[in-house]
Amino acid sequence: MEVRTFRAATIQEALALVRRELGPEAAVLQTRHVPRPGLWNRLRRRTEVEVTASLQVQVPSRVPPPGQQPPSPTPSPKPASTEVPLEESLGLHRALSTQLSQLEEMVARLYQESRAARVPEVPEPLFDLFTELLDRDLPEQAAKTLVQQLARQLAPEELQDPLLVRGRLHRLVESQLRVAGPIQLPPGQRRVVALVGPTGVGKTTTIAKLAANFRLRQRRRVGLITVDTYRIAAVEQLRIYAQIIDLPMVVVASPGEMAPALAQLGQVELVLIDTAGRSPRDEVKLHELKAFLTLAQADEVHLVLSASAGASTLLQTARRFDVVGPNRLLLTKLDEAAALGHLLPVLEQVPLPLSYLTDGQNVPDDIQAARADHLVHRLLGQAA
Ligand SMILES: Nc1nc2c(ncn2[C@@H]2O[C@H](COP(=O)(O)OP(=O)(O)O)[C@@H](O)[C@H]2O)c(=O)[nH]1
Ligand SMILES: [Mg+2]
Repeated sequence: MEVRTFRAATIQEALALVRRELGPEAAVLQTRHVPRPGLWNRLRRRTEVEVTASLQVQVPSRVPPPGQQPPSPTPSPKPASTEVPLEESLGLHRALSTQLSQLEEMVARLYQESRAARVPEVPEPLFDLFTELLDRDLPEQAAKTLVQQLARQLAPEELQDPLLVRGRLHRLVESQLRVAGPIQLPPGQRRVVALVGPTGVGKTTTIAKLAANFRLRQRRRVGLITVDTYRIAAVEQLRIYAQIIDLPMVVVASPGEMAPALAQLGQVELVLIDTAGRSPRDEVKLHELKAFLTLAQADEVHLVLSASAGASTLLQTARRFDVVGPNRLLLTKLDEAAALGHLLPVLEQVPLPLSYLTDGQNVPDDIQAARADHLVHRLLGQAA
């Protein structure tokens, strides 16, 4: 039996060769992509099509006559047998193998590019962990630094143990977090706590959560002050909470009113100071705000930032509020961010210990005192 192979750049050209050499009666037995001859072509992974054909084999398949496309599956009547006709499988095979080789080429190229770009800095056994950290929204540099730190801490065989690696990663990040924890109320003393930050981050809502928890759950005496330097009606929201929780509330509109306001609140154990701006661009003038808080002798000034903002916005805002002299960081809207990895470099660069985290609009429930171990889970996912 004579079986011959024909090679050409495309399947069409190969089939034309078969027709010319063997005639239209030739049966196509196989087509496949093979490397092109020559070192250069092999290096570039160039392929050509090889068609194996015979005149003597009795199969229904025939090379389509010149000018005719290989028959498409729909119009040709299905043969009685369940076997797919050769023409059909040929067309399918051709389409699939072209797509497959394109896909393989693309994957190989992307793989090479990504490995070439990252391998020098990312230890190979931690490459998957590295990509997982990127998925969790950690910036590339922060993820690299973490896996490099891990690689230095762990022995090569330990790096092969994913559970051990993850446990160590959590401890490493936990050790880097600064946490102040909740407001402490020493007996017999009045604690003055102010919340500052951009408009809309959740200061007033958080004040209501804190006030309700201290008043209703811990039965402490709480008073509220709103610093509204623009004399606009941003105080109404807090006034409603004050009425519901049944708390005294005083509005302070000029520095001179601060001392009388504190006196007016009387024997409270905790004074919560809410601050208001007009719009994100038009904040309460920050130096003025600082003056109010100095007069109030605030023990704690919590900078409130929303976790739904991007890392650069958060860092920029933190820098802007530096003049107010915050000594705590309070993160809101953790529920709104799809992933929280972007917070890690912010927590590293803003040198304020975390006080509370909020994750919803419900007063008083959606607030927790910050804990390093809980936060690590939220930043990096479960340990196992
Ligand atoms: N999803 C979510 N929304 C919050 C959270 N805290 C506050 N908010 C909402 O954010 C909006 C602005 O809050 P507000 O307290 O008025 O912000 P302020 O301008 O900083 O006082 C309101 O709709 C709040 O209900 C939170 O932790 N998660
Ligand atoms: Mg407000």
